[in-house]
Amino acid sequence: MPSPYTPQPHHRFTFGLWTVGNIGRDPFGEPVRAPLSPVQIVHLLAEVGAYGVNLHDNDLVPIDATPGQRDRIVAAFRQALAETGLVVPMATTNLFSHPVFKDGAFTSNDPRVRAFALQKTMRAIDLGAALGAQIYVFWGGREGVETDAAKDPVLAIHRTREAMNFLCEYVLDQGYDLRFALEAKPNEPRADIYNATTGHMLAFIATLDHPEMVGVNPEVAHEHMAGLNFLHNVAQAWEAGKLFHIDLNDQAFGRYDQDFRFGAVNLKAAFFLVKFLEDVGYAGSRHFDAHAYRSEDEAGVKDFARGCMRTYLILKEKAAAWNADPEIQALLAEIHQDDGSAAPFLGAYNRARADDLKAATFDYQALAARGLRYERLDQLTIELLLGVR
Ligand SMILES: [Mn+2]
Repeated sequence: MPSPYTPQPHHRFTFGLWTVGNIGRDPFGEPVRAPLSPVQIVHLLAEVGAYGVNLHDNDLVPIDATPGQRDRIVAAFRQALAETGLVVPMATTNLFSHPVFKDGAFTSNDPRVRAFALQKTMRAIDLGAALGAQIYVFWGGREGVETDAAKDPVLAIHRTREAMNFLCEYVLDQGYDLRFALEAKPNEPRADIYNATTGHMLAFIATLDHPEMVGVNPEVAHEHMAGLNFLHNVAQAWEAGKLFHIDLNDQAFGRYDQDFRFGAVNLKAAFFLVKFLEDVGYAGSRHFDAHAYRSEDEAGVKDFARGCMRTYLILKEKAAAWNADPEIQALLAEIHQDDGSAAPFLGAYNRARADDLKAATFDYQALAARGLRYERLDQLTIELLLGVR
């Protein structure tokens, strides 16, 4: 009987090639770890117990590879997948590293760059589909500005919509079983990035020609950078049927993009996130878009990857304990008590109900005087998380 904290394929834990492959370069310092080949990364992920590996096109195939080189690289990668049993549930396009994308890809002011971005994305979609990916992520890291003198923000929306509509039609035309997931971030590497939060993305998706093909990929760190409650973003996406994928990591509010190990900073927020995903039955990948501290060597990278999954599974167990805790459940029952007296007034509008409600009398002073016991509920949650319940 394996430990409940041992990752299993049904947990759907995935990592990007770029995550455990991160070499620890930052704006102030050179790499601290030797690069690992995609084949080495697949074997590392298999060793730590991951289910799948996701990739940008250029994580696997360099942007300047010849067709022959590409075929050899992809064949070796497929061989590693076959040897380890890892799958590729998600793929995406690198539209941010090469200097050609310094002013964005789909929102570039240069139409030749916009066309090149579409070409690069179609080729990357072909690669992802060939590897079995069913989710295709779009993170527009360079789709923004340093100065609003440079771009018209309405035109940026139009250009992004045109690109997404084009690519949806491409997927349909090819007959791929592939859905898109849009990932928001408020800033970094641009000073400001368009469609800055998951909420912006949800509003944008509704304007597309094929909104049913397009959902979101919320990332903990990105919403925390925007100062938002990540769970609320995820819940809104879920309720809208748009939670196609999720990027788990951690991040202190108000900081640069830290991409820490899942649960490393905001443990309570991580708990309520895991509890939500498990309670609603989210069936997609639990993808870790994060990397090891720059202090780490390859052993530390494995510690990082194992830690992401282990923390998720511990919090999953805590969520089950929370749901089964008699005192917590009694408090919830008290909080949600309903004497039925308001039932005639609530629900869908009709004239009679509105008239009755306008004529009704409420003892609002008594309602206001009721203590809600959220302090006790939260303390029980803390004690459960701290292991003393
Ligand atoms: Mn991400």
